[in-house]
Amino acid sequence: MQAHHHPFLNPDPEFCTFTEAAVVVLPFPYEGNISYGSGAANGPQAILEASAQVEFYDAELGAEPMRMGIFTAAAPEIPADPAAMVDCLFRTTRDLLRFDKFVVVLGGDHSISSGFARALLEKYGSLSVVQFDAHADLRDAYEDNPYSHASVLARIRDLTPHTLHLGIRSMCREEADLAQQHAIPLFTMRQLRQHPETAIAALQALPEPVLISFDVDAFDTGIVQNTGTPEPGGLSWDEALNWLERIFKNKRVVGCDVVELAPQPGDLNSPFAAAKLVYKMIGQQLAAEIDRGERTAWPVHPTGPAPRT
Ligand SMILES: [Mn+2]
Repeated sequence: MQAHHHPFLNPDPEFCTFTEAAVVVLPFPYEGNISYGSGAANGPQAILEASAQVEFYDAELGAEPMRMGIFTAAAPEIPADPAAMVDCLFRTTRDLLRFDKFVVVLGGDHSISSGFARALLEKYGSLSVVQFDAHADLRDAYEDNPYSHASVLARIRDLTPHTLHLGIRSMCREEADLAQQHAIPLFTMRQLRQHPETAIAALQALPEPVLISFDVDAFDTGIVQNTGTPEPGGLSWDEALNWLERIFKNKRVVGCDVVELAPQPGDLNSPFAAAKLVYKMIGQQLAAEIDRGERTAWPVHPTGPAPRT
């Protein structure tokens, strides 16, 4: 397994070997026909670079999750054709899942996610997908492309009917009608704030295991400003963490992706927030595995904090 030259968090090499790692971070810098802002192909590199500034210690967990080992893979050669691209991510993640690693995919635009969902579905035989996003992404095709970022949840729903959509602020009539006809649990940002109990009940009803697909435009633009299709009125940092904690604590999560960061020169906030989000998700996942008895407790280094290279 080829390692990325700039590993997530940039820790001492002993914390990012493939064989020891509990987690694999896979950069997948694909960008198709982005509707509005471009740059999602640069998202993974920006997240990896910003991650070097993220503290190893997670104050809420009281632990340094990176001690469980986080391997960062080199990005595969990604074909330009959308169907071939999705197949490429399917094959790449399927191969990683054979090693029983917890895989976190860094996009890239959102169109990549159905390939990862397919690999998880093949491994586990069943899958639910929780989408954090400003957009429903339920169009059957967008600009004649069924593999568009705006259609990715439609492609995922070709694989599984179990989807939950959180933080939506933008959809077309076709998507609204589809959600209504199929009773798809879709919550706008305002519904999430005004009636969290309804969304919590929908989460509880979701079968396991779960993939979390996190489009960073779910966040308020004060947290992540540069993304392919920004929308006002998104999640605050704490709201996002509270929802994620609820999911990781109550459901068996088997994979995550973080997509649609489109970094721009001079913006340090957006890549840092995305990098910290990735580390928070990794920490929450490992904490949940400890709680379920799947792992022993957090390793503690006898000589103090782990060094960076
Ligand atoms: Mn979106």
